[in-house]
Amino acid sequence: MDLLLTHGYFLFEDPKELQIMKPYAPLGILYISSHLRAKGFDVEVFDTTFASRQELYRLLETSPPSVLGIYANLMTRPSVVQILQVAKSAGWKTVVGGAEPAAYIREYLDAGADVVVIGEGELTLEELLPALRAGSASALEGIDGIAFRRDDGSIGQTPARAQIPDLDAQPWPDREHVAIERYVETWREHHGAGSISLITARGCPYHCRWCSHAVYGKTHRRRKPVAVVDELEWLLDRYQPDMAWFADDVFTIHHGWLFQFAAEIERRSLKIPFECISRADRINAQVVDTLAELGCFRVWIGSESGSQKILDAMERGVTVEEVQTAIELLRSGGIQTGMFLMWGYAGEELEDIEATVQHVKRSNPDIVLTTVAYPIKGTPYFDEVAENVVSQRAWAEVSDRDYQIRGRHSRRFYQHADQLLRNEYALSRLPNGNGHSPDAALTDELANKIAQAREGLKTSYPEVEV
Ligand code: B12
Ligand code: SF4
Repeated sequence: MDLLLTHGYFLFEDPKELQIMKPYAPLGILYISSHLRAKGFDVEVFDTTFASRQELYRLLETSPPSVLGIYANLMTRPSVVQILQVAKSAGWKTVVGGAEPAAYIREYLDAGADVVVIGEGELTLEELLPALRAGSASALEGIDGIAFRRDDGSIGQTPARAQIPDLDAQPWPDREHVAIERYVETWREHHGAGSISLITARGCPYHCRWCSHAVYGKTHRRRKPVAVVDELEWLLDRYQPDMAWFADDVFTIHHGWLFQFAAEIERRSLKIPFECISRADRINAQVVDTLAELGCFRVWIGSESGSQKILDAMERGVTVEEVQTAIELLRSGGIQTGMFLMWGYAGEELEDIEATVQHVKRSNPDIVLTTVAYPIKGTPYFDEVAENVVSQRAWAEVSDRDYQIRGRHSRRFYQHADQLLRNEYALSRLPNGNGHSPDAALTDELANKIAQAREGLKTSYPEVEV
Protein backbone atom coordinates (compact mmCIF):
# COMPACT_ATOMS: atom_id res chain seq x y z
CA MET A 1 0.00 0.00 0.00
CA ASP A 2 1.37 3.43 -0.94
CA LEU A 3 -1.03 5.47 1.18
CA LEU A 4 -3.71 4.93 3.80
CA LEU A 5 -6.12 7.87 3.98
CA THR A 6 -8.26 8.60 6.98
CA HIS A 7 -9.89 11.41 8.95
CA GLY A 8 -10.28 11.77 12.69
CA TYR A 9 -14.03 11.99 12.91
CA PHE A 10 -15.70 9.13 14.85
CA LEU A 11 -19.46 9.56 14.90
CA PHE A 12 -19.93 7.18 17.82
CA GLU A 13 -17.64 9.31 20.01
CA ASP A 14 -19.78 12.39 19.45
CA PRO A 15 -22.93 12.44 21.62
CA LYS A 16 -24.21 15.61 19.94
CA GLU A 17 -23.86 14.21 16.43
CA LEU A 18 -25.45 10.94 17.58
CA GLN A 19 -28.56 12.97 18.27
CA ILE A 20 -28.37 14.78 14.94
CA MET A 21 -27.39 11.76 12.83
CA LYS A 22 -26.81 13.57 9.54
CA PRO A 23 -23.44 12.18 8.46
CA TYR A 24 -21.77 12.80 5.11
CA ALA A 25 -18.71 11.13 3.64
CA PRO A 26 -15.42 13.11 3.75
CA LEU A 27 -15.18 14.21 0.12
CA GLY A 28 -11.67 15.71 0.38
CA ILE A 29 -9.88 12.40 1.03
CA LEU A 30 -12.14 10.63 -1.47
CA TYR A 31 -11.07 13.10 -4.18
CA ILE A 32 -7.45 12.42 -3.26
CA SER A 33 -7.99 8.68 -3.35
CA SER A 34 -9.55 8.66 -6.83
CA HIS A 35 -6.86 10.96 -8.21
CA LEU A 36 -3.98 8.85 -6.88
CA ARG A 37 -5.56 5.57 -7.92
CA ALA A 38 -5.96 6.94 -11.45
CA LYS A 39 -2.22 7.68 -11.36
CA GLY A 40 -1.45 4.08 -10.40
CA PHE A 41 -0.92 4.45 -6.65
CA ASP A 42 -2.15 1.79 -4.25
CA VAL A 43 -4.43 3.75 -1.92
CA GLU A 44 -6.75 2.57 0.85
CA VAL A 45 -9.29 4.65 2.77
CA PHE A 46 -10.14 3.98 6.40
CA ASP A 47 -13.37 5.88 6.95
CA THR A 48 -13.58 6.59 10.65
CA THR A 49 -17.17 7.88 10.63
CA PHE A 50 -18.83 4.59 11.58
CA ALA A 51 -15.69 2.89 12.88
CA SER A 52 -14.12 2.76 16.33
CA ARG A 53 -10.79 4.30 17.23
CA GLN A 54 -9.56 0.85 18.33
CA GLU A 55 -10.21 -0.56 14.85
CA LEU A 56 -8.06 2.15 13.27
CA TYR A 57 -5.32 1.72 15.87
CA ARG A 58 -5.33 -2.06 15.36
CA LEU A 59 -4.92 -1.54 11.62
CA LEU A 60 -2.03 0.88 12.13
CA GLU A 61 -0.32 -1.42 14.61
CA THR A 62 -0.71 -4.65 12.64
CA SER A 63 -0.21 -3.54 8.99
CA PRO A 64 3.21 -3.06 7.45
CA PRO A 65 3.80 0.67 7.99
CA SER A 66 3.52 2.89 4.94
CA VAL A 67 2.30 6.50 4.58
CA LEU A 68 -0.76 7.62 6.54
CA GLY A 69 -2.60 10.71 5.26
CA ILE A 70 -5.05 12.33 7.67
CA TYR A 71 -7.63 15.02 6.99
CA ALA A 72 -7.95 17.42 9.92
CA ASN A 73 -10.38 20.22 10.57
CA LEU A 74 -10.83 22.44 13.55
CA MET A 75 -13.03 20.02 15.48
CA THR A 76 -11.03 16.86 14.87
CA ARG A 77 -7.67 18.21 16.09
CA PRO A 78 -7.45 16.21 19.38
CA SER A 79 -8.49 13.05 17.58
CA VAL A 80 -6.01 13.57 14.74
CA VAL A 81 -3.19 14.24 17.21
CA GLN A 82 -3.89 10.92 18.95
CA ILE A 83 -3.94 9.08 15.61
CA LEU A 84 -0.63 10.69 14.67
CA GLN A 85 0.95 9.44 17.88
CA VAL A 86 -0.24 5.86 17.36
CA ALA A 87 0.84 5.91 13.71
CA LYS A 88 4.31 7.26 14.52
CA SER A 89 4.86 4.65 17.24
CA ALA A 90 3.89 1.97 14.74
CA GLY A 91 6.46 3.29 12.24
CA TRP A 92 4.22 5.10 9.73
CA LYS A 93 5.20 8.22 7.81
CA THR A 94 2.49 10.77 8.38
CA VAL A 95 0.99 13.55 6.28
CA VAL A 96 -1.80 15.87 7.36
CA GLY A 97 -4.00 18.06 5.18
CA GLY A 98 -7.25 20.04 5.19
CA ALA A 99 -8.09 23.52 6.44
CA GLU A 100 -6.71 23.27 9.98
CA PRO A 101 -3.11 21.99 9.63
CA ALA A 102 -2.23 24.83 7.24
CA ALA A 103 -2.93 27.25 10.11
CA TYR A 104 -0.96 25.26 12.71
CA ILE A 105 2.07 23.98 10.83
CA ARG A 106 4.50 23.93 13.75
CA GLU A 107 1.97 22.38 16.12
CA TYR A 108 1.12 19.53 13.71
CA LEU A 109 4.79 18.86 12.99
CA ASP A 110 5.44 18.77 16.75
CA ALA A 111 2.46 16.46 17.21
CA GLY A 112 3.99 13.85 14.89
CA ALA A 113 3.18 14.88 11.32
CA ASP A 114 6.13 14.41 8.98
CA VAL A 115 4.57 16.69 6.37
CA VAL A 116 1.78 19.27 6.40
CA VAL A 117 0.10 19.71 3.02
CA ILE A 118 -1.19 23.20 2.36
CA GLY A 119 -3.98 23.60 -0.19
CA GLU A 120 -5.27 20.94 -2.56
CA GLY A 121 -3.92 17.49 -1.85
CA GLU A 122 -4.14 15.66 -5.17
CA LEU A 123 -1.11 16.93 -7.08
CA THR A 124 0.99 17.45 -3.98
CA LEU A 125 0.57 13.85 -2.79
CA GLU A 126 1.27 12.56 -6.28
CA GLU A 127 4.76 14.09 -5.97
CA LEU A 128 5.12 13.60 -2.23
CA LEU A 129 4.54 9.84 -2.03
CA PRO A 130 7.58 8.90 -4.15
CA ALA A 131 9.70 11.45 -2.24
CA LEU A 132 8.64 9.99 1.11
CA ARG A 133 9.42 6.52 -0.16
CA ALA A 134 12.89 7.74 -1.13
CA GLY A 135 13.21 8.91 2.47
CA SER A 136 15.35 12.00 1.96
CA ALA A 137 14.29 15.30 3.53
CA SER A 138 16.04 17.20 0.75
CA ALA A 139 13.67 15.68 -1.84
CA LEU A 140 10.86 17.49 -0.06
CA GLU A 141 12.37 20.90 -0.80
CA GLY A 142 11.31 20.63 -4.43
CA ILE A 143 7.64 19.83 -3.78
CA ASP A 144 5.27 22.79 -3.77
CA GLY A 145 2.56 23.19 -1.14
CA ILE A 146 4.14 21.48 1.86
CA ALA A 147 5.79 22.18 5.19
CA PHE A 148 8.13 19.80 7.00
CA ARG A 149 10.89 19.66 9.59
CA ARG A 150 14.41 19.80 8.16
CA ASP A 151 17.24 17.71 9.56
CA ASP A 152 18.56 20.77 11.41
CA GLY A 153 15.19 21.16 13.18
CA SER A 154 14.03 24.21 11.23
CA ILE A 155 10.69 24.21 9.45
CA GLY A 156 10.81 24.19 5.68
CA GLN A 157 7.87 25.57 3.73
CA THR A 158 7.83 25.37 -0.05
CA PRO A 159 6.05 27.75 -2.46
CA ALA A 160 2.27 27.49 -2.75
CA ARG A 161 0.95 24.66 -4.90
CA ALA A 162 -0.71 25.77 -8.14
CA GLN A 163 -4.36 24.79 -8.17
CA ILE A 164 -5.75 22.05 -10.39
CA PRO A 165 -6.52 23.93 -13.61
CA ASP A 166 -9.47 21.85 -14.80
CA LEU A 167 -11.69 20.27 -12.15
CA ASP A 168 -13.63 18.41 -14.84
CA ALA A 169 -10.52 16.47 -15.77
CA GLN A 170 -10.42 15.04 -12.23
CA PRO A 171 -12.12 11.76 -11.34
CA TRP A 172 -15.15 11.87 -9.06
CA PRO A 173 -14.60 11.21 -5.35
CA ASP A 174 -13.75 7.60 -4.62
CA ARG A 175 -17.08 6.81 -2.96
CA GLU A 176 -16.83 3.14 -3.90
CA HIS A 177 -14.12 2.67 -1.26
CA VAL A 178 -16.28 3.76 1.67
CA ALA A 179 -19.70 2.59 2.80
CA ILE A 180 -21.83 5.34 1.24
CA GLU A 181 -24.83 3.02 1.61
CA ARG A 182 -24.41 3.26 5.37
CA TYR A 183 -24.47 7.07 5.25
CA VAL A 184 -27.61 7.06 3.12
CA GLU A 185 -29.22 4.43 5.35
CA THR A 186 -28.37 6.35 8.54
CA TRP A 187 -30.14 9.39 7.16
CA ARG A 188 -33.10 7.29 6.07
CA GLU A 189 -33.41 5.58 9.43
CA HIS A 190 -33.27 8.83 11.43
CA HIS A 191 -34.90 11.32 9.08
CA GLY A 192 -37.00 9.25 6.72
CA ALA A 193 -34.92 10.26 3.71
CA GLY A 194 -31.44 9.10 2.70
CA SER A 195 -29.10 11.90 1.70
CA ILE A 196 -25.86 12.14 -0.28
CA SER A 197 -23.45 15.05 -0.80
CA LEU A 198 -21.56 16.35 -3.81
CA ILE A 199 -19.77 19.55 -4.75
CA THR A 200 -20.02 21.62 -7.90
CA ALA A 201 -17.17 24.08 -7.24
CA ARG A 202 -14.10 24.74 -5.12
CA GLY A 203 -13.35 27.93 -3.23
CA CYS A 204 -15.26 31.06 -2.29
CA PRO A 205 -14.19 34.53 -3.45
CA TYR A 206 -15.96 36.45 -0.65
CA HIS A 207 -14.20 38.00 2.32
CA CYS A 208 -16.16 37.21 5.51
CA ARG A 209 -13.50 37.84 8.11
CA TRP A 210 -14.17 34.86 10.35
CA CYS A 211 -14.25 32.27 7.55
CA SER A 212 -11.30 30.02 6.77
CA HIS A 213 -9.80 30.27 3.28
CA ALA A 214 -6.83 28.08 4.16
CA VAL A 215 -7.31 25.54 1.38
CA TYR A 216 -8.54 27.48 -1.65
CA GLY A 217 -7.69 31.08 -0.81
CA LYS A 218 -10.26 33.45 -2.29
CA THR A 219 -10.37 31.64 -5.61
CA HIS A 220 -13.36 30.00 -7.24
CA ARG A 221 -13.39 27.20 -9.83
CA ARG A 222 -16.51 25.56 -11.13
CA ARG A 223 -17.17 22.22 -12.69
CA LYS A 224 -19.17 22.19 -15.92
CA PRO A 225 -22.92 21.77 -15.37
CA VAL A 226 -22.98 18.64 -17.55
CA ALA A 227 -20.19 17.06 -15.51
CA VAL A 228 -22.05 17.68 -12.25
CA VAL A 229 -25.26 16.25 -13.70
CA ASP A 230 -23.32 13.18 -14.85
CA GLU A 231 -22.14 12.65 -11.28
CA LEU A 232 -25.58 13.29 -9.83
CA GLU A 233 -27.20 10.87 -12.27
CA TRP A 234 -24.65 8.22 -11.34
CA LEU A 235 -25.23 8.84 -7.62
CA LEU A 236 -28.98 8.47 -8.04
CA ASP A 237 -28.54 5.26 -9.97
CA ARG A 238 -25.85 3.79 -7.76
CA TYR A 239 -27.05 4.72 -4.25
CA GLN A 240 -30.71 5.64 -4.70
CA PRO A 241 -30.70 8.50 -2.18
CA ASP A 242 -33.95 10.32 -1.47
CA MET A 243 -32.28 13.72 -1.33
CA ALA A 244 -28.97 15.46 -1.88
CA TRP A 245 -26.83 18.18 -0.33
CA PHE A 246 -24.77 20.40 -2.58
CA ALA A 247 -21.95 20.98 -0.10
CA ASP A 248 -20.68 24.11 -1.92
CA ASP A 249 -19.89 27.26 0.03
CA VAL A 250 -22.36 29.31 -2.06
CA PHE A 251 -24.41 27.07 -4.33
CA THR A 252 -26.13 29.89 -6.25
CA ILE A 253 -23.01 32.02 -6.65
CA HIS A 254 -23.04 31.84 -10.47
CA HIS A 255 -26.52 32.35 -11.89
CA GLY A 256 -25.61 31.49 -15.49
CA TRP A 257 -24.16 28.21 -14.27
CA LEU A 258 -27.28 27.44 -12.24
CA PHE A 259 -29.59 27.99 -15.22
CA GLN A 260 -27.45 25.74 -17.45
CA PHE A 261 -27.40 23.12 -14.71
CA ALA A 262 -31.19 23.29 -14.42
CA ALA A 263 -31.59 22.96 -18.19
CA GLU A 264 -29.41 19.84 -18.21
CA ILE A 265 -31.32 18.33 -15.27
CA GLU A 266 -34.56 18.96 -17.12
CA ARG A 267 -33.22 17.54 -20.38
CA ARG A 268 -32.46 14.30 -18.55
CA SER A 269 -35.75 14.39 -16.60
CA LEU A 270 -33.93 14.07 -13.29
CA LYS A 271 -35.35 15.36 -10.05
CA ILE A 272 -34.09 15.03 -6.51
CA PRO A 273 -35.01 17.09 -3.48
CA PHE A 274 -31.94 18.88 -2.19
CA GLU A 275 -30.67 21.50 0.23
CA CYS A 276 -27.79 23.92 -0.17
CA ILE A 277 -26.12 26.97 1.36
CA SER A 278 -26.13 30.38 -0.26
CA ARG A 279 -25.77 34.10 0.29
CA ALA A 280 -28.73 36.46 0.31
CA ASP A 281 -27.20 38.61 -2.41
CA ARG A 282 -26.98 35.59 -4.73
CA ILE A 283 -30.74 34.91 -4.50
CA ASN A 284 -33.30 36.60 -6.75
CA ALA A 285 -36.72 35.70 -8.13
CA GLN A 286 -35.35 33.83 -11.13
CA VAL A 287 -32.90 31.90 -8.94
CA VAL A 288 -35.73 30.95 -6.58
CA ASP A 289 -37.91 29.73 -9.48
CA THR A 290 -35.02 27.69 -10.80
CA LEU A 291 -34.22 26.22 -7.38
CA ALA A 292 -37.88 25.30 -6.86
CA GLU A 293 -38.10 23.62 -10.29
CA LEU A 294 -34.93 21.70 -9.50
CA GLY A 295 -36.44 20.31 -6.31
CA CYS A 296 -34.62 22.44 -3.75
CA PHE A 297 -36.54 22.22 -0.50
CA ARG A 298 -34.26 24.25 1.80
CA VAL A 299 -31.69 27.00 1.44
CA TRP A 300 -29.39 27.86 4.34
CA ILE A 301 -28.40 31.50 4.52
CA GLY A 302 -25.53 32.85 6.57
CA SER A 303 -27.34 35.80 8.07
CA GLU A 304 -25.04 36.18 11.07
CA SER A 305 -26.52 39.40 12.52
CA GLY A 306 -29.45 41.76 12.17
CA SER A 307 -27.16 44.73 12.74
CA GLN A 308 -25.69 46.30 9.63
CA LYS A 309 -22.83 47.62 11.74
CA ILE A 310 -21.82 44.04 12.63
CA LEU A 311 -22.33 42.73 9.07
CA ASP A 312 -20.05 45.48 7.83
CA ALA A 313 -17.47 44.73 10.53
CA MET A 314 -17.53 41.10 9.33
CA GLU A 315 -17.10 42.26 5.71
CA ARG A 316 -20.01 40.03 4.97
CA GLY A 317 -20.93 42.02 1.87
CA VAL A 318 -24.70 41.80 2.33
CA THR A 319 -27.33 44.01 3.89
CA VAL A 320 -29.89 43.05 6.50
CA GLU A 321 -32.61 43.94 3.95
CA GLU A 322 -31.08 41.61 1.36
CA VAL A 323 -31.36 38.74 3.82
CA GLN A 324 -34.99 39.57 4.58
CA THR A 325 -35.84 39.85 0.89
CA ALA A 326 -34.08 36.57 0.03
CA ILE A 327 -35.95 34.71 2.75
CA GLU A 328 -39.26 36.20 1.62
CA LEU A 329 -38.55 35.24 -2.01
CA LEU A 330 -37.63 31.71 -1.02
CA ARG A 331 -40.74 31.38 1.14
CA SER A 332 -43.00 32.53 -1.69
CA GLY A 333 -41.26 29.99 -3.94
CA GLY A 334 -42.19 27.25 -1.45
CA ILE A 335 -38.59 26.75 -0.27
CA GLN A 336 -37.76 26.51 3.43
CA THR A 337 -35.01 28.65 4.86
CA GLY A 338 -32.44 27.95 7.53
CA MET A 339 -30.65 30.91 9.05
CA PHE A 340 -27.16 30.87 10.62
CA LEU A 341 -26.54 33.53 13.25
CA MET A 342 -23.47 34.44 15.23
CA TRP A 343 -23.36 36.05 18.69
CA GLY A 344 -20.44 37.91 20.16
CA TYR A 345 -18.64 39.17 17.07
CA ALA A 346 -16.23 41.99 17.85
CA GLY A 347 -18.13 45.21 18.56
CA GLU A 348 -21.54 43.62 19.15
CA GLU A 349 -23.57 45.41 21.82
CA LEU A 350 -27.06 45.14 23.30
CA GLU A 351 -28.63 47.18 20.52
CA ASP A 352 -27.10 44.87 17.91
CA ILE A 353 -28.55 41.86 19.73
CA GLU A 354 -31.98 43.54 19.76
CA ALA A 355 -31.57 44.29 16.04
CA THR A 356 -30.83 40.60 15.41
CA VAL A 357 -33.96 39.59 17.31
CA GLN A 358 -36.09 42.00 15.26
CA HIS A 359 -34.43 40.81 12.07
CA VAL A 360 -35.24 37.17 12.77
CA LYS A 361 -38.85 38.01 13.62
CA ARG A 362 -39.23 39.99 10.42
CA SER A 363 -37.48 37.37 8.28
CA ASN A 364 -39.37 34.46 9.85
CA PRO A 365 -37.12 31.63 8.63
CA ASP A 366 -38.06 27.99 9.23
CA ILE A 367 -34.92 27.13 11.22
CA VAL A 368 -32.51 29.28 13.19
CA LEU A 369 -29.07 28.02 14.20
CA THR A 370 -26.90 30.15 16.44
CA THR A 371 -23.31 29.98 17.57
CA VAL A 372 -21.00 32.20 19.60
CA ALA A 373 -18.31 33.59 17.27
CA TYR A 374 -15.02 31.71 17.47
CA PRO A 375 -11.77 32.87 15.93
CA ILE A 376 -10.35 30.35 13.45
CA LYS A 377 -6.57 30.68 13.22
CA GLY A 378 -5.51 32.10 9.87
CA THR A 379 -8.58 34.32 9.45
CA PRO A 380 -8.62 38.12 9.67
CA TYR A 381 -11.02 37.81 12.63
CA PHE A 382 -8.46 35.72 14.50
CA ASP A 383 -5.77 38.31 13.82
CA GLU A 384 -8.10 41.07 15.00
CA VAL A 385 -8.74 39.45 18.39
CA ALA A 386 -5.43 37.53 18.66
CA GLU A 387 -4.10 39.63 21.53
CA ASN A 388 -7.13 38.70 23.60
CA VAL A 389 -7.43 35.04 22.66
CA VAL A 390 -7.11 32.86 25.74
CA SER A 391 -6.91 29.09 25.83
CA GLN A 392 -7.33 27.29 29.13
CA ARG A 393 -5.93 23.99 27.96
CA ALA A 394 -3.13 22.60 25.81
CA TRP A 395 -3.40 23.07 22.04
CA ALA A 396 -3.75 19.33 21.37
CA GLU A 397 -6.76 19.02 23.68
CA VAL A 398 -8.94 21.82 22.38
CA SER A 399 -10.19 23.37 19.17
CA ASP A 400 -10.39 26.99 18.04
CA ARG A 401 -14.04 26.81 19.12
CA ASP A 402 -12.89 26.57 22.74
CA TYR A 403 -10.92 29.80 22.67
CA GLN A 404 -12.11 32.53 24.97
CA ILE A 405 -11.79 36.19 24.13
CA ARG A 406 -10.63 38.44 26.93
CA GLY A 407 -12.99 41.33 27.57
CA ARG A 408 -15.89 39.91 25.56
CA HIS A 409 -19.26 39.40 27.26
CA SER A 410 -19.65 36.15 29.20
CA ARG A 411 -21.08 32.92 27.78
CA ARG A 412 -24.01 33.43 30.16
CA PHE A 413 -24.72 36.77 28.49
CA TYR A 414 -24.93 35.09 25.08
CA GLN A 415 -27.13 32.35 26.52
CA HIS A 416 -29.56 35.08 27.56
CA ALA A 417 -29.30 36.59 24.07
CA ASP A 418 -30.13 33.20 22.63
CA GLN A 419 -33.09 32.75 24.96
CA LEU A 420 -34.38 36.19 24.06
CA LEU A 421 -34.12 35.38 20.37
CA ARG A 422 -35.72 31.94 20.62
CA ASN A 423 -38.66 33.09 22.70
CA GLU A 424 -39.32 36.27 20.72
CA TYR A 425 -39.17 34.20 17.55
CA ALA A 426 -41.54 31.56 18.99
CA LEU A 427 -43.94 34.27 20.13
CA SER A 428 -43.93 35.92 16.73
CA ARG A 429 -44.73 32.58 15.12
CA LEU A 430 -47.77 31.75 17.24
CA PRO A 431 -50.81 31.45 14.98
CA ASN A 432 -52.68 34.72 14.97
CA GLY A 433 -55.49 36.11 12.84
CA ASN A 434 -57.60 34.12 10.34
CA GLY A 435 -59.89 33.01 13.14
CA HIS A 436 -56.98 31.76 15.30
CA SER A 437 -56.16 33.44 18.52
CA PRO A 438 -52.85 32.64 20.13
CA ASP A 439 -52.95 30.29 23.08
CA ALA A 440 -53.09 32.69 26.07
CA ALA A 441 -51.12 30.44 28.43
CA LEU A 442 -48.39 29.91 25.88
CA THR A 443 -48.26 33.63 25.09
CA ASP A 444 -47.83 34.39 28.79
CA GLU A 445 -45.16 31.76 29.20
CA LEU A 446 -43.15 33.11 26.25
CA ALA A 447 -43.61 36.72 27.42
CA ASN A 448 -42.25 35.69 30.84
CA LYS A 449 -39.25 34.01 29.31
CA ILE A 450 -38.59 37.07 27.17
CA ALA A 451 -38.70 39.31 30.24
CA GLN A 452 -36.33 36.94 32.08
CA ALA A 453 -33.93 36.88 29.15
CA ARG A 454 -33.90 40.71 28.95
CA GLU A 455 -33.30 40.87 32.69
CA GLY A 456 -30.53 38.26 32.35
CA LEU A 457 -28.89 40.30 29.62
CA LYS A 458 -28.96 43.33 31.84
CA THR A 459 -27.55 41.63 34.94
CA SER A 460 -24.88 39.65 33.07
CA TYR A 461 -23.88 42.67 30.96
CA PRO A 462 -20.85 43.57 33.12
CA GLU A 463 -19.58 39.96 33.21
CA VAL A 464 -16.71 39.18 30.88
CA GLU A 465 -15.79 35.83 29.34
CA VAL A 466 -12.34 35.98 30.84
C1 B12 B 1 -19.08 19.85 3.95
C2 B12 B 1 -18.53 20.63 5.12
C3 B12 B 1 -18.89 20.22 6.39
C4 B12 B 1 -19.72 18.99 6.66
C5 B12 B 1 -18.73 17.81 6.75
C6 B12 B 1 -19.28 16.57 6.16
C7 B12 B 1 -18.19 15.77 5.55
N1 B12 B 1 -17.88 14.67 6.13
O1 B12 B 1 -17.62 16.21 4.55
C8 B12 B 1 -20.36 19.33 8.04
C9 B12 B 1 -21.67 20.04 7.88
C10 B12 B 1 -20.58 18.12 8.96
C11 B12 B 1 -19.32 20.30 8.56
C12 B12 B 1 -19.20 20.59 9.88
C13 B12 B 1 -18.26 21.45 10.37
N2 B12 B 1 -17.47 22.27 9.68
CO1 B12 B 1 -17.33 22.20 7.78
N3 B12 B 1 -17.20 22.38 5.94
C14 B12 B 1 -17.67 21.74 4.92
C15 B12 B 1 -17.28 22.42 3.59
C16 B12 B 1 -18.39 23.38 3.20
C17 B12 B 1 -16.97 21.54 2.42
C18 B12 B 1 -15.94 20.42 2.68
C19 B12 B 1 -15.64 19.74 1.38
O2 B12 B 1 -16.13 18.66 1.09
N4 B12 B 1 -14.82 20.39 0.53
C20 B12 B 1 -14.44 19.89 -0.76
C21 B12 B 1 -13.10 19.17 -0.67
C22 B12 B 1 -12.67 18.73 -2.05
O3 B12 B 1 -12.14 20.07 -0.16
P1 B12 B 1 -11.34 19.76 1.19
O4 B12 B 1 -12.18 19.00 2.13
O5 B12 B 1 -10.75 21.01 1.68
O6 B12 B 1 -10.16 18.79 0.70
C23 B12 B 1 -9.05 19.22 -0.06
C24 B12 B 1 -7.87 19.76 0.77
O7 B12 B 1 -8.24 20.22 2.04
C25 B12 B 1 -6.90 18.65 0.85
N5 B12 B 1 -7.06 17.63 1.87
C26 B12 B 1 -8.15 17.22 2.50
N6 B12 B 1 -7.89 16.16 3.29
C27 B12 B 1 -6.61 15.87 3.15
C28 B12 B 1 -5.83 14.88 3.72
C29 B12 B 1 -4.49 14.81 3.38
C30 B12 B 1 -3.65 13.74 3.97
C31 B12 B 1 -3.93 15.74 2.49
C32 B12 B 1 -2.51 15.69 2.16
C33 B12 B 1 -4.71 16.75 1.92
C34 B12 B 1 -6.05 16.80 2.25
O8 B12 B 1 -7.09 18.01 -0.41
C35 B12 B 1 -8.49 17.97 -0.69
C36 B12 B 1 -8.71 17.89 -2.16
O9 B12 B 1 -8.04 18.91 -2.83
C37 B12 B 1 -15.99 23.19 4.06
C38 B12 B 1 -15.65 24.42 3.26
C39 B12 B 1 -15.02 24.03 1.94
N7 B12 B 1 -15.54 24.56 0.90
O10 B12 B 1 -14.12 23.21 1.86
C40 B12 B 1 -16.32 23.51 5.51
C41 B12 B 1 -15.18 23.57 6.57
C42 B12 B 1 -14.24 22.43 6.33
N8 B12 B 1 -15.89 23.39 7.82
C43 B12 B 1 -15.44 24.13 8.75
C44 B12 B 1 -15.96 24.15 10.07
C45 B12 B 1 -15.46 25.25 10.98
C46 B12 B 1 -16.89 23.20 10.48
C47 B12 B 1 -17.48 23.06 11.89
C48 B12 B 1 -16.49 23.23 13.01
C49 B12 B 1 -18.65 24.03 11.99
C50 B12 B 1 -19.31 24.09 13.34
N9 B12 B 1 -19.36 25.27 13.88
O11 B12 B 1 -19.75 23.12 13.87
C51 B12 B 1 -18.04 21.62 11.84
C52 B12 B 1 -17.04 20.57 12.33
C53 B12 B 1 -17.59 19.16 12.18
C54 B12 B 1 -16.70 18.08 12.68
N10 B12 B 1 -17.05 17.45 13.77
O12 B12 B 1 -15.68 17.78 12.09
C55 B12 B 1 -14.27 24.99 8.30
C56 B12 B 1 -12.96 24.38 8.81
C57 B12 B 1 -11.99 25.44 9.29
C58 B12 B 1 -10.79 24.79 9.90
N11 B12 B 1 -9.75 25.56 10.06
O13 B12 B 1 -10.75 23.64 10.23
C59 B12 B 1 -14.47 24.99 6.77
C60 B12 B 1 -13.18 25.10 5.96
C61 B12 B 1 -15.45 26.14 6.45
C62 B12 B 1 -14.79 27.50 6.51
N12 B12 B 1 -14.51 28.08 5.36
O14 B12 B 1 -14.52 28.05 7.57
N13 B12 B 1 -18.62 20.83 7.57
S1 SF4 C 1 -18.81 32.66 4.96
FE1 SF4 C 1 -19.54 31.81 3.04
S2 SF4 C 1 -19.64 33.59 1.66
FE2 SF4 C 1 -18.38 34.21 3.38
S3 SF4 C 1 -16.28 33.79 2.70
FE3 SF4 C 1 -16.99 31.98 3.84
S4 SF4 C 1 -17.81 30.58 2.35
FE4 SF4 C 1 -17.64 32.59 1.39
